[in-house]
Amino acid sequence: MIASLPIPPPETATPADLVSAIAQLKREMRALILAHYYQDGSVQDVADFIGDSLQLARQAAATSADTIVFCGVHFMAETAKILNPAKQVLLLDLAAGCSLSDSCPADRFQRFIAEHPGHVVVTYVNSSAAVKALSDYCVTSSNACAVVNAIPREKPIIFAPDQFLGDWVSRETGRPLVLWNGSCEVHENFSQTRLVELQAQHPASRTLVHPECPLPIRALADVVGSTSQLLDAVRRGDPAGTYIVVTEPGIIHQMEKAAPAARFLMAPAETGGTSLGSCTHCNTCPHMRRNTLEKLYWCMRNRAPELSLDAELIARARLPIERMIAIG
Ligand code: CIZ
Repeated sequence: MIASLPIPPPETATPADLVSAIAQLKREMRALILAHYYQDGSVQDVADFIGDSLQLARQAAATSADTIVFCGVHFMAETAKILNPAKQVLLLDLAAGCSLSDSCPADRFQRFIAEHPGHVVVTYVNSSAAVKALSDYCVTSSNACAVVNAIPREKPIIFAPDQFLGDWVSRETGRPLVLWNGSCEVHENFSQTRLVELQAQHPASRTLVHPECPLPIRALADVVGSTSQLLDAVRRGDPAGTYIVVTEPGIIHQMEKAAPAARFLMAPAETGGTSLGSCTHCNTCPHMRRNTLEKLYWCMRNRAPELSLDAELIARARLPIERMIAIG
């Protein structure tokens, strides 16, 4: 039973009111709040755990909480639900989707697999539960190379849905991969020309690039890696250095905490702005940014929206996710 909450009417609630109300709800609900690195900093700051998809999936698999509140996008909450069918999984906004996941509809992917008999199917975690259910292994950008390396060399492999991540994994592992041609609207939108200009203005900077970016952008990188790997590069790097960040800018919140004296420059986008913001030099994910502190409060207060999945789909999608959690 939820006790009365110390929150004033929403129109007069301050961020501090929301933070304390969320903390109270969390205790009463015995909830675990998980937030992805691409969330707004205010949301990251109230989470029990902040991480990339692999780290969050591992937390979801290990929790004894009654309820998981996911501050991320739909496929991430689906993963938490698949790992915890008996627990309540809340997602702040069910419309928080993913362009990459949308680029790979399950029916078309099933036909693609049928056209490539004998292939091992490796799917990036940024995909729907229905696509995961068609897969042998799920991967994240943190462990994609390790998973591909764990597959016997003579086995041909399909990699979906991100063609750029797949191209990077193929080059890193030396394995030919049959690629699905999906992409992420954030990572394919960085401008090579403007990045070169920014690097010229900051010649001592280090450029940190996510592998979902196309090859011409990756070719300009000092470090290519998942969000957690890019964050580690900052932790290990010059604490007062300048870093050009070529992924969703939410990660900069943790980078600034890791290296408060460092300077972080967001790489410029080819085209500016999103439906939810008007920035002209950054690549914010319109889906991740649907989530706010206010929505987190109301989601917990109302115990809704709740993510539900068909039991049979959960059973089919679980093994590739368990393999992902076990490797890397
Ligand atoms: O795997 C994830 O969490 C995503 C979407 C990016 C990353 O590299 O962490």
